[in-house]
Amino acid sequence: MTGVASARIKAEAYALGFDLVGVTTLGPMETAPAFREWLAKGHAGTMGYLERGADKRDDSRRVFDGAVSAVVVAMNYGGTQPSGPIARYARGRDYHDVIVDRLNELLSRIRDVIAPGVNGKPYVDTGPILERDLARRAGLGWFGKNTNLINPDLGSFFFIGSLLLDVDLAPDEPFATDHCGTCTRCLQACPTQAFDGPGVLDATKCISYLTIELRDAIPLALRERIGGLVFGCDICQEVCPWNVKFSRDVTDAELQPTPAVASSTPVELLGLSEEGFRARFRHSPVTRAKRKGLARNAAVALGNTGSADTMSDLQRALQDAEPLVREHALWALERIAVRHAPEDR
Ligand code: B12
Ligand code: SF4
Ligand code: SF4
Repeated sequence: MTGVASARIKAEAYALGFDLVGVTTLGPMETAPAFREWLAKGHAGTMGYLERGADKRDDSRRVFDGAVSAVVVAMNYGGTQPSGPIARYARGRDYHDVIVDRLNELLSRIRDVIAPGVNGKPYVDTGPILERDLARRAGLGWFGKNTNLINPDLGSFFFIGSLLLDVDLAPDEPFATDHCGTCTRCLQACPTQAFDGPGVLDATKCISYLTIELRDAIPLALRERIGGLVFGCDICQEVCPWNVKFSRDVTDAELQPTPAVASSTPVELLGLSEEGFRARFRHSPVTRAKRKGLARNAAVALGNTGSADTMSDLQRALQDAEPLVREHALWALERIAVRHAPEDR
């Protein structure tokens, strides 16, 4: 197909509310060797699914039979709201659902008006694709030293989605320039010093991994560095000058923060029952941590930032059905006790 088809597909995608749209051809991924090296260094920790999909990540044509092109989209989730215990990306409806639904709508419009009979499959963090690589290749931005894909007009507070198609489309130029320059703000600001160098993240030290992906105890050496964060971390994006200047409010109706989620406090999160957890986080990305993981994280946040008043909540958590929660609550109580101990005179 021609560049005209690409242009029409992009116009349909913008009409559906995506903030950035690019088209690329599929094939061997430029950063696949870096991904392999990253895995070999153990930086993926317990995220075994990354290792399992490694062959497909080497070459994006392997992801879906017959796939040759991709429409890659970005969707702003907002960087202007204040930081809080729950990272910005997780304050609204689950982005997987929102973006997959919209990419399916794009697919049916392509079938209806541009290319009848085309086959396609949407991906949003839902398959073995190096999404940042594919997005850079489609012209959407560069790899920041904090590893996030940054766009010069939007910053990095956006999701990436891809619609893989079995038709040839005229591709956009890959994003070829790097706009980090000599800046190292993100590397310096990371509370756990999780970067193994510019552009390389040791996920096992990242607060996002520790609070979302890790199922076991949070390593003692890292607990204090987590501060008051409970789910995810935005620090290396918040300090980035491209976000300071260009991040936007969330305008998409479906990605608006859910008030009960966005306003959650660590005390509330520590005390949620399974039922309360399900009710508050229905259709939210936070469900990934499960009630047990979120209560564990809330205990750590209270250990770091809670007042003496929160000790009664932590004492109640010593009766939690989950040993993981009890252990972290005990750690937190000891930390608060030390913080509020009368000073030696
Ligand atoms: C595993 C994963 C994580 C892990 C590991 C993150 C990581 N940096 O590797 C954890 C749980 C820590 C995580 C955290 C977050 N994640 Co995440 N995550 C993923 C996932 C599923 C795979 C990423 C991956 O393959 N990592 C392996 C490493 C090697 O790849 P990479 O870090 O992406 O780096 C690429 C480039 O930087 C480049 N590269 C490699 N080496 C080098 C060296 C140099 C010098 C340079 C410049 C570049 C470079 O190649 C790499 C591979 O393509 C993707 C979805 C997907 N399928 O791609 C989402 C994804 C990357 N995550 C996303 C988000 C939003 C987040 C968080 C912001 C959530 C939060 N607020 O807590 C944080 C950001 C933390 C950070 N600084 O990256 C978005 C990022 C959007 C964007 N604008 O970049 C994605 C694309 C999901 C989506 N569909 O929107 N995530
Ligand atoms: S998300 Fe937070 S912990 Fe992870 S690398 Fe960025 S600043 Fe560090
Ligand atoms: S903070 Fe600086 S070095 Fe880090 S990603 Fe942003 S511009 Fe690049």
